[in-house]
Amino acid sequence: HPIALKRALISVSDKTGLIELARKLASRGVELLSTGGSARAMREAGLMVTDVADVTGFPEMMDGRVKTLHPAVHGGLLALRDNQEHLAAMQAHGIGPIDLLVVNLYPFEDTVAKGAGYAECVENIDIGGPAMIRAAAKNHAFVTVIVDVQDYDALLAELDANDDRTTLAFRRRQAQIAYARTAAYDAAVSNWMADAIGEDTPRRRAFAGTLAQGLRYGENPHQRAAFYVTGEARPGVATASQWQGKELSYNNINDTDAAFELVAEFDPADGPACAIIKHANPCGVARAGTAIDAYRRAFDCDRTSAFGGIVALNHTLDGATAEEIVKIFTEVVIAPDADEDARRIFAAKKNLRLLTTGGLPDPRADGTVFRQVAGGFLAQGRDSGHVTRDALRIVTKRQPSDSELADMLFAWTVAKHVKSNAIVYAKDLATVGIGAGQMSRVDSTRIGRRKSEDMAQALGLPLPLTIGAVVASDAFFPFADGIEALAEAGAKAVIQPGGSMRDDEVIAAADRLDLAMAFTGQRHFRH
Ligand code: 93A
Repeated sequence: HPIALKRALISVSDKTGLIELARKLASRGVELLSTGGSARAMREAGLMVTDVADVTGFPEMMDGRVKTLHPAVHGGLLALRDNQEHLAAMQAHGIGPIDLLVVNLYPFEDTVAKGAGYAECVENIDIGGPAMIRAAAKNHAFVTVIVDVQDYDALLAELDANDDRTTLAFRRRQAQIAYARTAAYDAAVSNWMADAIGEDTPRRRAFAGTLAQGLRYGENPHQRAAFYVTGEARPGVATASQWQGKELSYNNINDTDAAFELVAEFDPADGPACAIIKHANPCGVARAGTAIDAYRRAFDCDRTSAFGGIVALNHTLDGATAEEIVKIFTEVVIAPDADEDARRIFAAKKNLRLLTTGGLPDPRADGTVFRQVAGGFLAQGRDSGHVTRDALRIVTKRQPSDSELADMLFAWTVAKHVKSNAIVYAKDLATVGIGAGQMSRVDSTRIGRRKSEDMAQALGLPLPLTIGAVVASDAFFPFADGIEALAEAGAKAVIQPGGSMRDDEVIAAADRLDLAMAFTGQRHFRH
């Protein structure tokens, strides 16, 4: 089935590589049809081009909304070349076959990303482009469709290898890519609209993204992987600028996201916050008066685990903090911004990746998040839940002090970003022991305590910092044993959702052990 290309329609918004491609096609004797801007660019480069308007007999009209939507175009793309009726229809209506379609769409995703208004985004919804792409892809038995500048070279290589023809295998592959593109495009439009109209239910959402980058491998080297972006205008790893270092890996991207989403919980107006992440869990989080102190205190929670971690700041990275960070091996640092000193210090560390996002994501903003299961996706609203001091219900005889309350809310916010069962010990706005991802809450309690004991030993402290600390639990304590375990660790106050059948027993244990306890009425499972 190799098919020679005689007539090509080129209609591209992104003109990158256009002239080179058009020249090479023209030199192979391919006739070029094109739309307004693309035709102009090719003519200016000295190429012979036929305007689509001359093919359709209609001028491009309505601000370009109608330019290629015409049987002379769609008949040329869709006609089966081995079907007598189709050929007769072409003959009768003066429709010439189009063998190659090169289209890239109005830059809808980029228009949304740059923060354009509603009307401008609507105007950037391409109609004619996807219609042609879908038509050409359907007729891949005869027609070649190219929707990505990155595939121009592949097309030329295909023509080189096949005597100026394309093989069916190549056309099928490009058709498959074409439908991925139109699906992602419409998903981007739908998701933008959902945001624009404040539709936050995860129902009736479209699922798709645009390929941002192929990854060297997935979670493990034997897994293939790629990074897709949804176009959601949320500062983070998907939209960040990378200043240096090799490409992020699959695990880096996942961990960097976890790190940045966590620090974004803390308003930079309240001072810098720092999180160090390993395997999507924090091994230390702290707030402080300066970024360097926030980093140091986060680091001191679990220095062992922090090695090779991901560091996130909710604040501009400065030179002093950068100097401190490079003392150990760190994979990635992400912050809203980094000053010149910080960038200079990092520049000497070739393996360290620095990402800046230009801002913080809004932790209260709705959005839809996905998880895959065999045969499907689970969709849910982003966990934008948060509690304020006023919403807490103190259920024990002992009332927490102001500083305990501040630590409780801090620990609670961190616990939201720790895999369940999550137990977070905190003191003076820094975590001092984190137990993550256990099947038993009591185990998480013990692990957080043991980590704190190990750190006390490493730092030469007389006592572990869990003594006198507060504790957050992402979900309720089903039994009193969890409360007993954390009282044993020396904790003085607890924040947890409440709502267990045995809340009475749990509260009684807290009273007996002289703990203060607050119920949030909301839980933060994270699996
Ligand atoms: O407004 S449209 O949806 N109406 C059309 O009929 C149409 N045909 C092609 N946009 C249309 N296009 C798009 O124009 C292509 O998908 C491409 O992105 C762009 C190229 O326009 P120009 O060649 O004028 O720069």
